Amino acid sequence: MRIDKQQIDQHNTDLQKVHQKRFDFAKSEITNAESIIQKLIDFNVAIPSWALGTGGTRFARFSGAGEPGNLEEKMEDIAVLHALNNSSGAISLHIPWDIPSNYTAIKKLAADLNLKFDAMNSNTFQDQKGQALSYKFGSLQNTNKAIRKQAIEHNIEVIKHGIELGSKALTVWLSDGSCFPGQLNFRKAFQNTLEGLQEIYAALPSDWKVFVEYKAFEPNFYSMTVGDWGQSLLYANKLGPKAFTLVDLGHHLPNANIEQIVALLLMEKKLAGFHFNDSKYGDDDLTVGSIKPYQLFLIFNELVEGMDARGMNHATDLGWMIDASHNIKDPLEDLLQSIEAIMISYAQALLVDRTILNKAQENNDVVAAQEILQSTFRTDVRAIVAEARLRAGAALDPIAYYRNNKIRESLIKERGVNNIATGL
Ligand code: RM4
Ligand code: MN
Ligand code: MN
Repeated sequence: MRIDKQQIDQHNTDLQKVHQKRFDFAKSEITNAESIIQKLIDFNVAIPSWALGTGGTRFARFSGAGEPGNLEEKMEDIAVLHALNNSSGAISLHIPWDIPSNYTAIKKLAADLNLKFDAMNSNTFQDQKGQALSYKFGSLQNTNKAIRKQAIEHNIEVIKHGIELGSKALTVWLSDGSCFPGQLNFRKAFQNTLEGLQEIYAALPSDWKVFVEYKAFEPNFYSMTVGDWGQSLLYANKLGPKAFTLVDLGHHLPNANIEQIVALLLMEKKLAGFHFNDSKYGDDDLTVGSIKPYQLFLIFNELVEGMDARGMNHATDLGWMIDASHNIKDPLEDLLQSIEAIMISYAQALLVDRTILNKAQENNDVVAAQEILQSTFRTDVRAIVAEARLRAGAALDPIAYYRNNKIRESLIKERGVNNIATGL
């Protein structure tokens, strides 16, 4: 399934008049609209290969239809998103779910579809068919050296797949931890994990990074061995300059101040990047910005402030990824919504008048500081984001295009109703 450029042009022509009116108004309210538009055009968020099918919950999986059945089809799905929004030009692979059968062919397909390979993800949270040793009691933390070795070797294998594909980062998310008090010696679990990560780190090519992702709970409910940003930062600091802390928005305890965490990690030059999603209770993996859009804006506000303070390139110096799961929505529509929410928050963060904000902060003018952030958050930048898409040759209204042109129906025709995507 490939998106027809002419059909996009037609879609844009149909919407042009209404869009122009909205854009003119937005532009009249915003002084730096042109520079924001250019930054939006440059910005890309990687799509996880495991989010293209319906994930379901612990209780049921209500399959969507026309799901991608292999890596090639997953890449085609992402290319559909990218053609529609110009902001989804990369795929993040999970091994062993997405082991390419032929690197050359996959790389050629990626080039045809204008996609890059983002961070590679290892998996030591499941036992694979035929796997010699079980991860039931953890992987890198395990008391059994042979199990730790198996997990280290798996991560090194993931790096090798990534090198073949031109990826530059490994994301390690460990489900290691314990379910009951007394089960684990925390210090030994930490040491084992650190030693394992050190061996993995040693296998990284010089231009690679390793992202250490943390999560406060689940699947272990008493302790997690990389449970919060403090623990992740400890590992990253001990590992060295190629190691960073990855923030997944759903991996905190309720009400954590994620924007503050982000600001400090950036300051310490240890922020890897993001797994974007949203949640109300736990690791809900919901559509980005669907529950706490103000929090998302505040996070982007810190990101822009902190990256500018260090002269970083917004588009390329951090890893931007979505990590979501779809229970009831069409995954592609959900991902379009997520990217839109990210672009809106990013655009709003670029709008914040930092000179005035700094002054308000210096003067302890709490009301003025709050007003600046809240009035920016309430500014409607949707037409600015749409204009960025228009200029890049993507669709003014991606979801309308997707529905009107019956993309899911075409995918079902191609792949059938019962195709099930690999992954979660
Ligand atoms: C975890 C974590 C990881 C992802 C897996 C599938 O909760 O978010 O990033 O690889 O889920
Ligand atoms: Mn994640
Ligand atoms: Mn997660």
